[in-house]
Amino acid sequence: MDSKRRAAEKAVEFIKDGMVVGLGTGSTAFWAIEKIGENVKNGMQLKAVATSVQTEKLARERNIPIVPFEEIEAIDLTIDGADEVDKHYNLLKGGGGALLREKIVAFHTSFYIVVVDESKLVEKLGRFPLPLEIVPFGADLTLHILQENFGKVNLRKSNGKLYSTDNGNLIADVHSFPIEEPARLDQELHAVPGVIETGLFSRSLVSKIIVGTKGSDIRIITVEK
Ligand code: A5P
Repeated sequence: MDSKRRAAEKAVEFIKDGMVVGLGTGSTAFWAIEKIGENVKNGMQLKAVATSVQTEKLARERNIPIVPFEEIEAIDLTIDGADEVDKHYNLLKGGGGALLREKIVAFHTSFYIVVVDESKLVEKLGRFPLPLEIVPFGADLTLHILQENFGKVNLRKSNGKLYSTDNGNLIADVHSFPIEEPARLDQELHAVPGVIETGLFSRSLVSKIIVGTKGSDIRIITVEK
């Protein structure tokens, strides 16, 4: 079984009957959604919140009860992937463009599990370009400021057109390797008008990291607060 799948399925074991569960986005979270779907089919009761339109569709197809975010007060547990995890357990996310909803869901989650294969573990973040969600209004000027201060920036495209997020915004991918101080960079990026959210997720959001390794092993890391 593939290592992403093993990590994701291990994470699903933490879900208890009656929980409100946050569903991540991406190819690793996919396997968690598959397994949750199986559990629901076998009678598990839960409510779920999706971090993207794509995840919501997947979950509905598997009869996982999706509730609008406005209807719940808190999320018990979320399972999501990451593009990079550094040695302090900070994350870089947003390769799939869902970073804004992912961060909102992460922030309101009591127990946040990150599922990755070992290729995502890095010393320092930033080899993977850092995604930022930016508003279309004034985007050229926002990009200019980002480029001057933070490194080469690309506006993400998909099928030859500008990529549009589930929130109707754009994604700017910033090449800023190595990221020495993720928290400081996150703060500096938030200070640029037009930047709504960054793909930097602080370790303070994270409860566990489950790493699927090449053999049949799984590493479970508990992140101390
Ligand atoms: C989606 O926007 C991302 O944050 C994903 O969680 C991240 O890109 C990991 O995706 P994979 O599990 O597909 O590698």
